[in-house]
Amino acid sequence: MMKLYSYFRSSTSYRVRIALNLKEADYEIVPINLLEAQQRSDEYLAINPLGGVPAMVEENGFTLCQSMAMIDYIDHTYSGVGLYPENPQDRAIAHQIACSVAEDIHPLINLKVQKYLSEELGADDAAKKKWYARWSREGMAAAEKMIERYGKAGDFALGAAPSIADICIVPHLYSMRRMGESLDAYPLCRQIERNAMQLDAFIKAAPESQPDAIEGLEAIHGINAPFMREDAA
Ligand SMILES: N[C@@H](CCC(=O)N[C@@H](CS)C(=O)NCC(=O)O)C(=O)O
Repeated sequence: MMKLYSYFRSSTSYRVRIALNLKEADYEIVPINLLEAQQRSDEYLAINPLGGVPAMVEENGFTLCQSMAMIDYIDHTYSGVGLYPENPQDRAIAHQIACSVAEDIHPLINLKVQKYLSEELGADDAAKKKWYARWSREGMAAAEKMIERYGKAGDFALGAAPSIADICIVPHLYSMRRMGESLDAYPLCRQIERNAMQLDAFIKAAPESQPDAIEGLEAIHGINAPFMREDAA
């Protein structure tokens, strides 16, 4: 069976879990504990030289180390729903919205960057929180604006079905909720998140559904997430 090296709270792993679940693919989660630096072990670096999660290893040994490449590959190799809109313009827009998260936010707020800020540049927790907020807010505001501007939003960013845009947005909203960031400025993204969290593919991909989730993990996404009740009220 295909193996996905994953960490329950990692937003890049969360993306690929959603993609695999949307395709109803069989896969085995191999937990990599980022807090124990397992991503930097020699054994894991032999699988993923980037030293991050996820990594995806097929039964025949074919290995991928970047979440966006994995999602593209999964889309081409598994039957079932498409992970990108078919129309070329919609496809490019979905990709572009996804890039706000995957290229403009995530590389700046990644664990190794946060560690560098504190260990090499002496940033304290308040400074790191400010840094996280700065790049998260800017990227998410751009995603919100693009969804609004292109006017394609239905239940999801590009219409009725989830695509690469939603696959990237939902995990980052999880991260922002965990960091205590307000999501008031992103009503379209929040609505997408609500719609996504009605679907099994997203619920099963959520951090609290993972085999390596810590015991008693606060419910942020998934069926017990407080925002699902709050927003409905
Ligand atoms: N661009 C890569 C990033 C992978 C990555 O760095 N993932 C994070 C978790 S979300 C990680 O493993 N960080 C470990 C670290 O920073 O040491 C991707 O999209 O797959």
